[in-house]
Amino acid sequence: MRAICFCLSLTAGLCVTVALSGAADIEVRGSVQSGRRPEPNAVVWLEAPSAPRTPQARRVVLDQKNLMFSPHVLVVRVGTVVDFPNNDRVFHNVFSFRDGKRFDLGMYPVGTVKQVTFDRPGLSRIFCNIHPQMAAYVMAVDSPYFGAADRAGEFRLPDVPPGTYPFQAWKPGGPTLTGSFAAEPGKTLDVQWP
Ligand SMILES: [Cu+2]
Repeated sequence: MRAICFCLSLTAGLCVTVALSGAADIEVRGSVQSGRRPEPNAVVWLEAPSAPRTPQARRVVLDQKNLMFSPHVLVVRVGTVVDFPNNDRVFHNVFSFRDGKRFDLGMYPVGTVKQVTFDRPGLSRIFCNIHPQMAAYVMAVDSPYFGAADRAGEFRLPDVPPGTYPFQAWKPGGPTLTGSFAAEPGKTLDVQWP
C-alpha cells in the first residue's frame, strides 16, 4: 500500500511540474528600499541553478568615463563576458583582487576594450590602480532571473516561469537579504533594508 501511495504522489508531482512549465513566463516587478528611501544600487535575483543555459545574447558593458565606472553596480549571470571599454581621456588600470573574479587588466589606453568572463558566482569589487576614487561592483549570480534597481529603486526580472523561488537581494555595504517569493502574475517582490 505504501508503494502505491508513493507512486501516486510521484505522479501528482509530475503533473504539477508539467502544469507549471506549461504556464507562460511572466515579468516580475519589484522595489527595493533602505529605510524609507529607494535603493538605486541594489540587485535582486531568484535562485534557479537548474534554469536552462542560453548563449549570451547581448554585450554587457562596464564603462569607464569621466573617471568613473558606469554602472556603479552590475549584476550578471555566471559565465557572462563583460566588456571594459576605456571611453575616457586618460589611461586606466582596472583590477579586482579580493573576492569573486580576480583579474588585473593592466594599463590600457583610450578607445580600447578588454573583456572579463565572470565564471563563478559571487561579488567582485572593481577598482582602478591609478584613480583610487573609482569603484564598482559586479555581482555574478547562478540564475537568469536577476535585475538591478533603477534610480527609483524599481527593478524587473523578465521571463520568469511561475513558481516559488528563494530570492536574494544585495546592496553595497549589505547585508544580503534572503526570502521566498511566489512568482505569479501581478505579484510584486518588494524588499526593504531596515
Ligand atoms: Cu583610472
